[in-house]
Amino acid sequence: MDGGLLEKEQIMQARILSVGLIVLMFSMVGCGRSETSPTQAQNSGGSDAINQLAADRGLTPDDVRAALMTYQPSGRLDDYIMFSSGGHSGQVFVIGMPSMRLLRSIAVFTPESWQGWGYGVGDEVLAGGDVNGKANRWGDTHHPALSETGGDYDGQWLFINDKANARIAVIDLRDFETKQIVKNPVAINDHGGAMVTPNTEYVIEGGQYATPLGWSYAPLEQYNQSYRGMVTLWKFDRKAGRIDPQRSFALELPPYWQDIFDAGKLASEGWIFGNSFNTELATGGIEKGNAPFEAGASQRDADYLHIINLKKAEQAYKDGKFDRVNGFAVISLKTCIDEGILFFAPEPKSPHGVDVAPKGEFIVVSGKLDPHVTIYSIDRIKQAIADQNWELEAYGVPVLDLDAVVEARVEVGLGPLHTQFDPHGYAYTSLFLDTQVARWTLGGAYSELHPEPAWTVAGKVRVHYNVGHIATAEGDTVSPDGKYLVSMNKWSVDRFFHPGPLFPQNFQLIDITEGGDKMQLLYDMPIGVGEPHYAQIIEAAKLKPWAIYPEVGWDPHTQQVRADAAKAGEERIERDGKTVHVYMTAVRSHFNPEHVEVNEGDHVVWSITNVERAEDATHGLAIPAYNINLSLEAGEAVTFEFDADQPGTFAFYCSEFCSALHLEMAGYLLVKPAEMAMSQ
Ligand code: K7E
Ligand code: CUA
Repeated sequence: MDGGLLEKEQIMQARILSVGLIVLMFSMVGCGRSETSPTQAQNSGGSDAINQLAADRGLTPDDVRAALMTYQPSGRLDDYIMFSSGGHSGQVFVIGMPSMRLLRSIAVFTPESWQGWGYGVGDEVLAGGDVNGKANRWGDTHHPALSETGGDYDGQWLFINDKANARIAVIDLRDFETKQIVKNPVAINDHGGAMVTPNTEYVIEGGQYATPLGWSYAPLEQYNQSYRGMVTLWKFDRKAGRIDPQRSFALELPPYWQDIFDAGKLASEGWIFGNSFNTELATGGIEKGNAPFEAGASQRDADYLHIINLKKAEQAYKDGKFDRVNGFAVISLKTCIDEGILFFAPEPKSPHGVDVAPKGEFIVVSGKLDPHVTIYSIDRIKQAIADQNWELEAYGVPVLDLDAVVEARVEVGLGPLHTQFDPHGYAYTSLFLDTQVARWTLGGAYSELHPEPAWTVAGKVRVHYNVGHIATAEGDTVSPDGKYLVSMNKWSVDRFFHPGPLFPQNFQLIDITEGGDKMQLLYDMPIGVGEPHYAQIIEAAKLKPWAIYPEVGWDPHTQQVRADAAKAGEERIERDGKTVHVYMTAVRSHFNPEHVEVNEGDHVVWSITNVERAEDATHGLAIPAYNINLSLEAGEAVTFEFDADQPGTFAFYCSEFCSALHLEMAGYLLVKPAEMAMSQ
């Protein structure tokens, strides 16, 4: 036996010993629990058997701890719910924590048949995102934003952007369904959305790649004069549950490529902050021998942090100081400057994340090509503005003196991107190039776990691999919970079985309950759909979703009973000229009526109600050839329409396995050929 092997064996034995210790501790804690049934105790086989199991599987004490931290026995609910962007799947994922179980995919920008989205319902909502009448049935979702009250998540609404087409979607968290999609009339792509102001007065949507406002044509030679950036403030009407475009407005910005935005809170409430890159005004053209964007847009050492006085912007809008682009209110760059709405501050090379600290006094900016995070102070910013301590840049925007507005810099590591917070005065920054998450201390008044106020790195944890965003529990609110951090990794090489050359993304759950450099990786969750960017994590108890719709005949779109909802006992088929209206109910295990007979050329209006009052009693309605599949949750009523343009015999059926006689839950749509119908 060589020395290496011996050493290995000793290490293994030591590990098994400590696993035994953990298990022993656990079984002592477990002793007090009355809910362990004799059978369960037998199955677990006592601590010896568990030690053996851990040893057989080669689990270290850390592994066992991680398992104990995340395992949820059947029936136990998760403490936190994570809303993750679904990236270019166009959807949103709902994930329980700490189990990291996927609970729901919410269809947003992309039709999804299993929930009927775009196959009989949701069509008007999806059409709200059409681009000049052209259907774009996908989205690139980046930043989910939970609605806030007083800067804290209130569990009522969720917003998410589509980077590809500059759209914002509104999701109602009573039923977790998309209610509205708005297309930005000013920009063709976005990135700095969705973020909300502390009472969800506005949903922020910042642009990304500059175009002429309204994306009209202008040659790239006219970049400086004709191209512009923008940020839009969408007014959210909580009562209506909709964004109100008539009370929304945008600000015209120089054609720097605006990136992420964040809303000020507490000390900085009434301000919004965004960063930018390509202040070089590079226009690319590698094929013409020009510098490619990647080089052209990273020449300068500094770009501009955008500092926007939202109160003043709102006032200018109310005073009518705006123009219209595609009918949408836009406050011109000149007005932004004249009215003291817009200021810049230099920010480190190729900035990406901008994140406001919980108390609102600090704004943290990460430069992808600078190993530091730069921390700005809102007090210093206000002072510099009062002192007019600025110089004007090319478009006439005041650039505040960097030294006057920076509070601190912390060297965190290579490729810093995004920052989140916990209740102990720690900030966490993802390091894309180092493939780590750095924990560092916010100076000032935060001190529980680090009594000496300081700006310094406390520890780092390795992630696998190439982390983009991170999310901590309620980590961008005024009262972060700490406990968990999820690292949203772009690459997952060697972590999972790879299903062909398209690898999953990797969400890694990290325990951040302890201070200093103690952070433990607990769990790897592959995400096999799209490229999620950001997520927000809310305490599960704050969500109050419905288990069934409040009344039978409910229309999820209007959140009230439909006037035309089919009622039990009143099922029928009515003909009015060439229009046939079907009133159908669904209940375990039949549709009523079961025969729908129409003529080729008829227009069919089909109202169907799931009259169930039992939780989870969902029915489907799949109609072949006519591209219809519904998901009807208990109480839900839907009306869909189609032209009966294909004669034939079409068996329709319930597409949810709802009962023992689910296969029998079927019917026939008979479309009589026109010539036969006429000869009658
Ligand atoms: Cu960094 Cu779109 Cu917020 Cu991706 S973004 S990581
Ligand atoms: Cu109803 Cu299957």
